Amino acid sequence: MLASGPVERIRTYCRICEAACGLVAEVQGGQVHRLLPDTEHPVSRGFVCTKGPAMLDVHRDPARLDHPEYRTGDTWKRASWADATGAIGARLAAIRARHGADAIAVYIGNPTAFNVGLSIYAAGFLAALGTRNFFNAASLDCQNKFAVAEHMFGHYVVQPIPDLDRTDFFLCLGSNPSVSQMSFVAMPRALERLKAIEERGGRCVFVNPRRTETAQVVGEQLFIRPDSDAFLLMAMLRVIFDEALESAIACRTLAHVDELRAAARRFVLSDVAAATGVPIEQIVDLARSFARAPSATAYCSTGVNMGSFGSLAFLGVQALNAVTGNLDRAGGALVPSRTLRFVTLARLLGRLRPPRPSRIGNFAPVAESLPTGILADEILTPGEGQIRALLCIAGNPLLSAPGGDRLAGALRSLELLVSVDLFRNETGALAHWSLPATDWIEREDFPLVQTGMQPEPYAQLSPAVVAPTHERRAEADILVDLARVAGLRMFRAPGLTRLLSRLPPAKIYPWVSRLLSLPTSRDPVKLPRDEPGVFLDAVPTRDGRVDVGPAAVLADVARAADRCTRDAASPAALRLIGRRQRRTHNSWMHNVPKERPGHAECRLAIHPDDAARLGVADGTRVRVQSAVGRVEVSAQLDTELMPGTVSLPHGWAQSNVNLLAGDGPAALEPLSGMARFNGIEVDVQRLGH
Ligand SMILES: Nc1nc2c(c(=O)[nH]1)N[C@H]1C(S)=C(S)[C@@H](COP(=O)(O)OP(=O)(O)OC[C@H]3O[C@@H](n4cnc5c(=O)[nH]c(N)nc54)[C@H](O)[C@@H]3O)O[C@H]1N2
Ligand SMILES: Nc1nc2c(c(=O)[nH]1)N[C@H]1C(S)=C(S)[C@@H](COP(=O)(O)OP(=O)(O)OC[C@H]3O[C@@H](n4cnc5c(=O)[nH]c(N)nc54)[C@H](O)[C@@H]3O)O[C@H]1N2
Ligand code: SF4
Ligand SMILES: [Mo]
Repeated sequence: MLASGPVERIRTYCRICEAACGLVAEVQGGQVHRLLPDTEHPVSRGFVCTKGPAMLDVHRDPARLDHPEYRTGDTWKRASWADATGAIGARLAAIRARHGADAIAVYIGNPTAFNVGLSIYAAGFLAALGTRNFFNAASLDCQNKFAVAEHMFGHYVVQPIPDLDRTDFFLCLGSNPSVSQMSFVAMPRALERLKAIEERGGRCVFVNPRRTETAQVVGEQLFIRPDSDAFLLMAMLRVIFDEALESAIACRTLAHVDELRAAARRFVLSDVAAATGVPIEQIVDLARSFARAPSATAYCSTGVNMGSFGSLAFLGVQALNAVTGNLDRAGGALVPSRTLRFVTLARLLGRLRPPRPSRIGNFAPVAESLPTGILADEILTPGEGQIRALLCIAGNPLLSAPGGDRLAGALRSLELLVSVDLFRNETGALAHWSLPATDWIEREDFPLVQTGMQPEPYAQLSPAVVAPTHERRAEADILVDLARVAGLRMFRAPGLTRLLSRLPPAKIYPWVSRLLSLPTSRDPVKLPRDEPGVFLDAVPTRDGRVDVGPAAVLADVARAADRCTRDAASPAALRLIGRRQRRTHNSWMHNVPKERPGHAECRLAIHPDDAARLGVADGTRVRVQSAVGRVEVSAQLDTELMPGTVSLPHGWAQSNVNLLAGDGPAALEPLSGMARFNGIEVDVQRLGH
């Protein structure tokens, strides 16, 4: 049926990634017709990637969940919301009464970060449950950053951002900004900003085992062997200290500089060169250039986070910024002043649940959550505190977490698995209940998480563009109902209950915005840029100083130095890394029809030299085998890869790369519990003839 009536243009913004690009929705007769870039947006100025406007396809996708459904065998049956919440709530109450609070676990996925209602109400629901078993995508993405920031800067939310619009030297490890728009820095038009650095005479250096789509058009490429960034960063620090290139003034304000110097000196340059594949002269030159640049900023992203030494590497990145005087300096690494107010909010929500270590592996929670890499063990290991029910919201751990097959078995053994999602994803297919969530076109919101990450900050309160389709519901409402039926008190703390219970995000907004001093405007408003000189006087550590040598992080130096020496001596095995694809988002946008330009495929990228050695051509089916699993996939020759490296994107059901990644406590990064997806040693063999 054709909609009629006037076309209304509603300003909104994209909630798929940090960039929060402005969009305009054209609405007629209660239906969205078009989703267009907002050319008048003060920050994105008409920029969007392909995924933003493609959200309209997700909004209208016939495969969307529109009603609550439950599974009997392989068949799904429709239920009313009252029956669904009634049955699930009663089951949760029974499991909790019989087995205790820890028997119920919650996993929330990446889209939560861009969904204020879900973020805040998930915290309230977890407090009500009283479970320690809270897992999320951070331990598959960036938990090393949170763990280090806790020790180095006093709180996990303190994440310095590269001041790209003013810097003279951008050192970028393990990111592909032109495809991903980066992470932990919320800004559209990443590529344009990088090009501008060069245009004003500065340098961009990309440290990566692959010359990415970004490095193909801007900056300098520095090839590094996968999973060796921590060694390079420590070696750079060593050169800086040995040649007295550090800023004496900056170092006087920092804690534990001597400990950092001693740690760096455990890395022998010739070993680092052999282990990383970066020649000594280049390591020395990079360290000198970074330290001597008028301003410089080091940054790392998932390529580094997902290695064996993510925490040490991130400490290396931020220590480089700090000891060269680039922390809290224009063109360096900035901590937006709003971040400090964000610490207050996070501490408030953090008080809702006392931190308790995991039953398996004794991991301390980082940023409130436990490592998803132990989820299968927590479900499969009998004893007190064993997980028997899992609520999975906006996530797909079956494809995003390590050890896919074990996790599948574990999920199947649960007494209750509930998935709240836009689609029945691979995890949801194993659930007892599928609950349909609203998408962000149907939901009001504001970019909260981005508040402390925007180099060019702006505020915008987006209304729901249209009412929810069919019976889709916002997660906050679902959680409030489930808690009520299960006899649980949302937010537990009475003061917070009064403040928060049943407030839709629009009503939370004035409260949160007062705390963060943000305006409440439906049109995007640009806020003043953050200036340096605030953070170093207000570091939320106990002694008010940035700690560049925290004992908890440096505890991993011996293991790293050993590995560096061993790698330097051993012949290189093939190492597997990941990569993101322009059109898809993790596991949830693979539905783009094949005939569309840029339709993505999951193929194993391999350098022609390695391919020739293995008798593999473009399109050859190969088996990729790691110590823990195998996948079969077609090969794709890629001259941009460093020889000795193969690359497979994640999030694909047919060839789930995470079958190759190990789970369980021993497979995870010790401090943060981060999963290890990069630098996995693999064997590649052609299949058939
Ligand atoms: N090997 C390897 N593994 C990786 C990575 C890698 O690079 N390599 N990357 C890791 C990273 S960085 C991340 S963030 C994780 C992601 O891990 P997850 O968050 O577990 O997985 P996603 O694939 O992002 O799944 C998100 C799900 O949320 C649904 N969804 C989208 N919007 C909404 C919403 O508004 N509400 C609800 N209820 N559901 C919604 C989507 O349909 C999708 O099913 O994967 C990690 N896994
Ligand atoms: N189009 C698109 N955009 C996305 C996403 C998506 O799925 N698709 N996902 C979003 C999410 S959840 C996140 S967290 C961000 C992540 O944003 P990024 O961190 O920029 O993610 P990638 O584009 O995967 O880039 C990681 C890079 O690390 C490199 N790499 C792999 N191993 C190593 C290593 O050992 N050392 C070094 N130095 N480099 C290594 C890879 O070659 C790759 O170029 O992107 C977000 N944006
Ligand atoms: S860059 Fe991120 S926020 Fe911008 S349109 Fe793409 S997915 Fe959306
Ligand atoms: Mo992520």
